[in-house]
Amino acid sequence: VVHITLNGMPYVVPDTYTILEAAREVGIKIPTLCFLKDLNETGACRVCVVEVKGARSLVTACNMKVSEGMEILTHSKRILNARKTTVELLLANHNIECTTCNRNHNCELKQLSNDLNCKSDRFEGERRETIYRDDSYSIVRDTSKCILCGRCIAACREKAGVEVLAFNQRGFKTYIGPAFEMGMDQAGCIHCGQCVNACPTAALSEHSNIEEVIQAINDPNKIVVFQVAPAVRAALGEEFGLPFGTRVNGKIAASLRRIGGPTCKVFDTNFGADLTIMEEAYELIERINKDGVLPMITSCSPGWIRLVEQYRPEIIPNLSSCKSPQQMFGAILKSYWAEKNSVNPTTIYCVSVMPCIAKKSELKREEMNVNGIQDVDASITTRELARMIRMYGLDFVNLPDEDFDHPLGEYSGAGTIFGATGGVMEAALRTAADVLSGQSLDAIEYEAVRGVASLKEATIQIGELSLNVAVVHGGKQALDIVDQILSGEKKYHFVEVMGCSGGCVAGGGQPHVPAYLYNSGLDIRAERAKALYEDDEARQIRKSHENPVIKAMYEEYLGTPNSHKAHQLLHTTYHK
Ligand code: HC0
Ligand code: SF4
Repeated sequence: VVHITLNGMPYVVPDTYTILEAAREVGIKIPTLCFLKDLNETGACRVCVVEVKGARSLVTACNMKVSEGMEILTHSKRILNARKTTVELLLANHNIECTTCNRNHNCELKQLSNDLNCKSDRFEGERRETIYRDDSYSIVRDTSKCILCGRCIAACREKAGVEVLAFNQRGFKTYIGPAFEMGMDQAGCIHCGQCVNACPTAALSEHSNIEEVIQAINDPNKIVVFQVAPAVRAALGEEFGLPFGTRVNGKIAASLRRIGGPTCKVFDTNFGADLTIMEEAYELIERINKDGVLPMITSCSPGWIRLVEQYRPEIIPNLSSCKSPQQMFGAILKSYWAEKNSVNPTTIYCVSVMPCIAKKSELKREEMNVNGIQDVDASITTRELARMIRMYGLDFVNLPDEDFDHPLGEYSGAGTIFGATGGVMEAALRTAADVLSGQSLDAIEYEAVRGVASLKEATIQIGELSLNVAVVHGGKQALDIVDQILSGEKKYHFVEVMGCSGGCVAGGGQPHVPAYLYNSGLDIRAERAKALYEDDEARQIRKSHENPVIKAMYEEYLGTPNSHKAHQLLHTTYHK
């Protein structure tokens, strides 16, 4: 420990602390902007400056360690002035159209400007001349809102595992984006949205599909069908002030029903997840029994698929041929459900609500159709749903809890844990173990694959078979493990990969988490995952193959898992 004084008061704190951490511990919030713990610790923005007695200039609290006898001032007149000037200089070059900005309720720059009593017109003069705007199917970049904090660059490199974004040019012309003025897609973006989650302003955001969804809702010739991804129910409440990890299944169903009107259906991607497990577990068993390519690697995370196709196409033969739950859901909706209900599939407009940005481009893939009818028509993020709930004037917190519609709203506990890292693995093991042992096993909780460790490995004994499995999440970890598989260093039967660290609960489309909470140690991945495991425990049926609607659908329509019909509807291909 060391002895320090902070604003004249004596404290004893661990010597590993930075000034920022020491101040936080004693209840003083030093503002930050560019700082993200363990990710972006450059001290570049200088918003967190403090005075340290004896130091020649102001020091940055985010990356300066405390030392014995240090005397620190965190909010002196000199410091408040310095911070104010720093932020006012940023504002002088910022496109201040806050009224219509999609981040106006949680923009960190706006909050800081307000807290520091800044004026937006103190520095006038030359403004940035070149503005880059880039709108792909998924990610939108607008450099007029960029404050050059570099958080997105770090997220892209450290989380996505690619280097799409960088500082370009120098001095006043500096901008963040792909090199050589390329678009994000040309530069190899995987659409994971980790840069969006890291951005303090609206310089990066998702491509919005709200308007086209509203158009479909108002089209009398369309039947709007919603499907809601597992992880959305673990996070949407945050947008309405509910504590992290609050499970809001019932309020989501109630909201969508009020937005979509009396003719809409509110179904569940979790049903698609149960179906994916049927196909994937049987595909795994078949690969093991028939000397197929191993390890089989999951294919439901579209950011991960884009990573493979662009950066490691050598591993394509290992990918499960299963479409993701989002796509399987759409394909079944427009075939089985449409036939059963005598609905013309071309009149169905399927909207997915996803924690993910990459789902927007996944649904546009050429392969994602059945007989020329696109499986899913539009995808909105958790954040976009929150915006629609506000737009439609719904008092989210006080809505009654309602159920999802029957039959494609039925799901097992296995389906819901898909949203957390390790969940797809655990769900698949629940089914594979029963199928291989020919019994209905009671031990269904596979603790070894749960949690946020960056690599989880386990050997699962099922009868004679020792199944070696691994779970990784986040592009960077995924590339590492792929390289070890390709070199023969690691040997597994089955690997789960999710493109985002933590799995879908921490997807690029989830509610923004304020940086100060992240920096103070909140692990949002664990908080949200807890809600999904609770959802699992609350289900009477916890194995995908015991979902009664899934069982009936195989009997009436698909035959067996991996049947010819199942292949036509539910499987896909990948390409470089
Ligand atoms: Fe996921 Fe999914 S689990 S990718 O994270 O598999 O987005 O939540 O919807 O499709 O189910 C996302 C979440 C899904 C899909 C499912 C899978
Ligand atoms: Fe990088 Fe992902 Fe952002 Fe694309 S979406 S720029 S891959 S962090």
